[in-house]
Amino acid sequence: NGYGEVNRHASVMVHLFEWSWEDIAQECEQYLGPKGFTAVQVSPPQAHIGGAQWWTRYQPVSYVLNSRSGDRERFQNMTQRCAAAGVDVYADLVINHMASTGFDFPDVPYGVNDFHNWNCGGINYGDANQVWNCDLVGLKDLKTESDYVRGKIADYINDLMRLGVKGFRIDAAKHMPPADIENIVGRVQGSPYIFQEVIRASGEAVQPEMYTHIADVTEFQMERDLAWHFRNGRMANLIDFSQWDGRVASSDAMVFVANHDDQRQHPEWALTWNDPQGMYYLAHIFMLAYPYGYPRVMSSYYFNNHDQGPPNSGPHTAGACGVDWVCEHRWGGIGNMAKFRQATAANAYISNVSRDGDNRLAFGRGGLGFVALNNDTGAWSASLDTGLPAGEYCDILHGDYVKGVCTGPTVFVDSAGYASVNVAGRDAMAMHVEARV
Ligand code: LM2
Ligand code: CA
Repeated sequence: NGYGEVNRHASVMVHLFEWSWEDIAQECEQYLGPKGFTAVQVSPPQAHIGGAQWWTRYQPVSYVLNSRSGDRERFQNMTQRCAAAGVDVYADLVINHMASTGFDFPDVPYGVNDFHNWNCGGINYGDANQVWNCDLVGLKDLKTESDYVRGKIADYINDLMRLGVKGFRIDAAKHMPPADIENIVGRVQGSPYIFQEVIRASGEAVQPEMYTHIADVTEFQMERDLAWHFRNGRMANLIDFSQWDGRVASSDAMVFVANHDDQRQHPEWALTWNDPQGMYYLAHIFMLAYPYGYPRVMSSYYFNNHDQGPPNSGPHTAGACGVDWVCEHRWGGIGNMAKFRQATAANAYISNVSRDGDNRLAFGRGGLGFVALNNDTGAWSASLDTGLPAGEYCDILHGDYVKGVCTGPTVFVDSAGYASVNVAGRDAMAMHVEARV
């Protein structure tokens, strides 16, 4: 597909869910840029209904840039500071609908005739016209087929582009006909990276494959397959993931361990911090080492009920990361996998596979990198064929590689490419050619 010239195999994005623009700007400077993250997905920047719940952000009232995360000035300040740190900003676009509160949105303006106003009383997902035109959970469904509505949405996107946004998540893309999305993005000046949220469900009338000619789609099957295989002691079988049926091609896929909806509403589909922490962590390492799709790390906050909005104090308040905010992207191993992806991007294939049963797996990346994952609770020690050139490598999951020095353990690869690898239960090790000591 034609949008966004990203090298997905060298890239990783993080969703800083409900972070403020100021906190995101700081995070770009202090952490994301130095670690090599490509981009940050931010919560919807548009004005929304009031209320403490997180989901007020998915009920827009206009395209004015004023939201719980901050105002227009702060937003632009963020895109500039992130760009200076080498991090792109991707905005979450809520363009299928407006709030459930009424038909009058004077700041756009939209009036009653800009909405489908189909009284469906629940969507029949076997009928594409219902999926596309009915109100989704009561949210007023826009006539995205109309030239006026398309123009207003495109104006909003172009405004964000001028403020320095480099990519977009299209929320509820499944609820818009592909032709409408194609028309709208065709009006965008520039070439942003775009991914469309199309939740895969077998047997339904609207499928992700109907959207891949436009831009990337979310591949929910990876999330679900990660959760199932890790939870059921079958992790090693994931090595064949990209060859299974029912997934879009790597070149069309945006992938994730969890998203903000499923960690709340479908934890059976997605690993979360309620799973054994090592398991949740390992799923990220697998996704980031495996050359399929453009991966996104979900950076969450802890909650007791699924409506609960973000913590009152931001993630940069002393001690907040890891207490109120989960900050998965700051877990050392996850952060260091951004550079692993860069170092291995040229060989976007799997090599040197070793398995020990169904729950221990190691694989190489064509002599540029190697990872060993142990989803068993007992330690795993083995001599493994890494495919790497002989040398001493930093285990980037247990130390940082800084200017030729490894702050953690190192691993020796012999002249035949073998290494003695020791991995604790529910842990992993990884090394790559850019982190040799
Ligand atoms: C999405 N993707 O397609 C978002 O990822 C998801 O988070 C959004 O739902 C949804 N589509 C609409 O953009 C969330 C949340 C819903 C919430 C809506 C709107 O998951 O629970 O619905 O945002 O705020 C809420 C109430 C619901 C009510 C609705 C309308 O939970 O009970 O329906 O508002 O007032 C009567
Ligand atoms: Ca629609």
